[in-house]
Amino acid sequence: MKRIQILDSHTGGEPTRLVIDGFPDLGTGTMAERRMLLAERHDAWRAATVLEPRGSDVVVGALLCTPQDPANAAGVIFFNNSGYLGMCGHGTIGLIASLAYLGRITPGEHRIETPVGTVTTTLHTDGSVSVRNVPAYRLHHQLAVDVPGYGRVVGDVAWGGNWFFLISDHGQRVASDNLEALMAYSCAVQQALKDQGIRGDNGGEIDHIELFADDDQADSRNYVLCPGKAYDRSPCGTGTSAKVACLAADGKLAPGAIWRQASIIGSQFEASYTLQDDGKVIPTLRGRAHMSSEATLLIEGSDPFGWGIRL
Ligand code: PYC
Repeated sequence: MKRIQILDSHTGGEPTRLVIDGFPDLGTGTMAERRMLLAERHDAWRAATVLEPRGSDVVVGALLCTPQDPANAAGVIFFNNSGYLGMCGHGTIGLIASLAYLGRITPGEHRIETPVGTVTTTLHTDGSVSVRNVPAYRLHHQLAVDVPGYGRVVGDVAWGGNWFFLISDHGQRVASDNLEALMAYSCAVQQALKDQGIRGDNGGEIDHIELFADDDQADSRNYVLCPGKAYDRSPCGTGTSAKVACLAADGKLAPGAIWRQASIIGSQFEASYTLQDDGKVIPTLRGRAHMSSEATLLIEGSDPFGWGIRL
C-alpha cells in the first residue's frame, strides 16, 4: 500500500491538492529540475493524485518541496490532469493557506520557489494572500488565428507564469450557463494555435485560453481554459497577471492601480503591477483560499486504477 498525505483547499472555487508527503525524493535541484525528474521518472504519482478515481479534471496538484534557499518558505511544483504548470496563482494562494493551517507560517512575507522563478507571498491577518508574481509581459498584440468552425480570431499572446491567448472580441457569452459553448470555442482556439505552430518564447506552448467580458461587480469577467480541458473556477492568477501585462502595454492600467478580475463563477482576485526597466511588469494578485479536506490517499497494489484512469 502506498500513501500520499494531502491537504485540499480551494481558491475562489478552484481546488488545490497540496501533497505534503509520500512522493518519491526528487533531490535538491531547482524546482525546474525537480519538475523534470517528476515528469520523466515519476509521472505515475501525479496521475494517482489528480486523475480519477481520486481526483478530477479540475484538481490542480501542488507538490510541497524543500526550498533550495533555506531563507525561502517552500518550493512547489504544480501539476494537473494533463501534465505540469509553470506558476499557478490560485495554487500559490492555496499553498500559503495550507501552510498557515499547518501552523508552519504566520502572517507576513514568505518566498516560494517555483519552476519559473521565486515569488513573494504575503499572508495577511484577514487570511487573504497576496502573490508578487514572476515578471509578466505581452509577446504579441492582436495576433490573428484562423480557427476552424469559428473563422478569424484575434487575441494577444502574453506570459503571466504560463502562456495565454487573451481574447476580448470573441462573440461568445461569457456566463456560467454557457459553459459548453465556451469550452468548445476555447478548445478550438487552443487547437488552432497548436496546429499553426504559434508558440510563446522558447517554444512554450500557449495552452491557456482566456476570454473576457464586462462584469457588474468587477472590472472584467473571464473564462479561462486550462490545459487538460478544464476551466478555471477562479479568475486564474497567472491569467490575471497576463491580463495586467496587456493592460499595462495598452496604457489602460497605471502602475499601482487595482484591477478587479472576476471569474466565470463570480469569485474575484485583485491585481496591480509595478513596472520593470525592461518593460515587463511585476503583477501582484490578492485572493483567499479555504481549506476543504485533510486526507491520506491510498494506492493498493491490486487496484487496476490505483495509478489513475488514463484515457
Ligand atoms: O491561478 O494561475 C492560476 C491557474 C493556472 C491554472 C489554474 N489556475
